[in-house]
Amino acid sequence: MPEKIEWYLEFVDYDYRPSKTDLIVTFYVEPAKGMSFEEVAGRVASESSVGTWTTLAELPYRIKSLKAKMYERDGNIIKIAYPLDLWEPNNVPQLLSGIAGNIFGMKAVKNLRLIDYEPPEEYVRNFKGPQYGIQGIRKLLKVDERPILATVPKPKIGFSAEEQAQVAYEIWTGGIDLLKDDENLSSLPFNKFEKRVEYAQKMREKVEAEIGERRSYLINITAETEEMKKRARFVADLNWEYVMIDIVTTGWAALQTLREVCEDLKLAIHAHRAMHATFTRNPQHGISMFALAKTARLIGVDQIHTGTVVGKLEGPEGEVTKINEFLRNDWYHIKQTFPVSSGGLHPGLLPEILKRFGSNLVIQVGGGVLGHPMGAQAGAKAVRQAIDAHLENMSLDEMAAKNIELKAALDKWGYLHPK
Ligand code: CAP
Ligand code: MG
Repeated sequence: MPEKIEWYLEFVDYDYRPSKTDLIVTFYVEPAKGMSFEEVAGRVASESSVGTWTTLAELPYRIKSLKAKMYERDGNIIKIAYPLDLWEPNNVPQLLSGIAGNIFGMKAVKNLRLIDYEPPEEYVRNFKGPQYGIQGIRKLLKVDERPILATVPKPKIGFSAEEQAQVAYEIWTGGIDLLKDDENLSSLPFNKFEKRVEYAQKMREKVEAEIGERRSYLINITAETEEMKKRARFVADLNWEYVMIDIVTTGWAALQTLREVCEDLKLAIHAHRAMHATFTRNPQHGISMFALAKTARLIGVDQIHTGTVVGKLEGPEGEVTKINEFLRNDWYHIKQTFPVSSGGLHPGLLPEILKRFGSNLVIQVGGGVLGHPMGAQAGAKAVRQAIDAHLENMSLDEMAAKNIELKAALDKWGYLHPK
C-alpha cells in the first residue's frame, strides 16, 4: 500500500462534540476548483492547529489531543473546535497567527472568511477587558443617558496646534463632549503632539470654567510602541482622561502593551480601526469586523468605531447592529465597550442613527460640524439640537423651526446619505 501523503481528513470529525474548554471558530470556506469540501475544511483545521501539507515521519504522542476538528458544516459555513492547550494565555498575536494566519493563503481555498470565534471562559479570564467600560465612561464625562458626542476637526490634517485649540473652543462650547484627533494626525511639523495636547488643556480649563460642564479629548498617540507609552504618560501628566489608538495599524501586541500602561495611568482607550477595511469588507474573504471588535474588547478598549450603515463608509446593517449589541452585552467579567458611530454623519442623519442603534453610543460628527455654514460652534449646536429632537420625540423640522443652527444644517445637507 503506497505511503499516505496527506492526512487532512483526520481533522474532519462530524461526530465530535466540542468540550466546554474548546475555542470554537466559525469560517466561511470556498474550496478551490477540483477539491472536495472536506479536504479543504480539513486543511483549514490542520494548518491552523498542528498540521502541515503532508504526513509526517514521527508524531509526538500528544498530537492526537491537540488536533483541531472541523465538526459542523452548514453550506459554506463550518465550525472548528480547537483544544485550549493550543493557545497561550494573554497572547493575542499567537491566537491570530493560528486562527487567522497561513490558512488565508492556502491554494486549497478560493475564499476564506473568519466570521467569529468564541473563546471559552478559561481563555477570556486571562484578559482585563476595558478599564472603564460604558458605565465608567459615562461617570467620567458626567453624561448619564444621551449619546456621548465627539467631533474631529476637519480638514483632518492642516490646523496648527494652536488653531486646533481654537476649534476645540468652538465645538466644546457648542455642546460636543469630546474633541478627537483624526486617525492620521500624530506629531507633524506644524502640529507637534505635545503642543497640541498643552494648548487643548488650557482651552479645556477655559471652557469648563465658562460652561460648568465636563469636556474631554480623544488624543491620538498612534506611533511606535515606546513612543506611544511616552505620549500616554504625557497625556496623563496633563490630567486628561483618554488616549486614542489606531489599533489595526499599531497592531495587537502594541495594544496589549498600551492596555497595561493605561491601567497604571488611569487612561481610557478610544480605538480607531483605520485599515480594517483591507480585510473586513469582502464578505467572502478576510476577517469580520465582529471578530475584530471582539478582540479589541477582550484586550480592553473602552470605545471602538463600528460603523453607521447610513454614512460614507461601508458597513452592512445587520453586522453593525450585531457588533453594537455584542459590545454592550455581558461577557463573563469583561466590561462593555462603547460602540462609536462615525463617518459621513451630519444632523440630518442623527435620528436614523439613534433609531438603529439606540442612545448607548458614541456619535462622532466631523465634516458635519466643521462644514456647517455658520461655523463650528453652530455645527456643534445643530448636532445637540438634532439629538434633543430625538430624545424629546420631536421631528427635526419641528426642532429646526425653533433653532437656526439646525435649520442651517438641514438647508445644507438635508437627510443626505453621503457616498
Ligand atoms: C470621520 C472620520 C473617521 C471615520 C472612520 C474620517 O470623519 O474622522 O475617521 O469615521 O471610519 O476620517 O472619515 P467625518 P469608521 O465625520 O467627517 O466623516 O468610523 O467607519 O471607522
Ligand atoms: Mg478620521
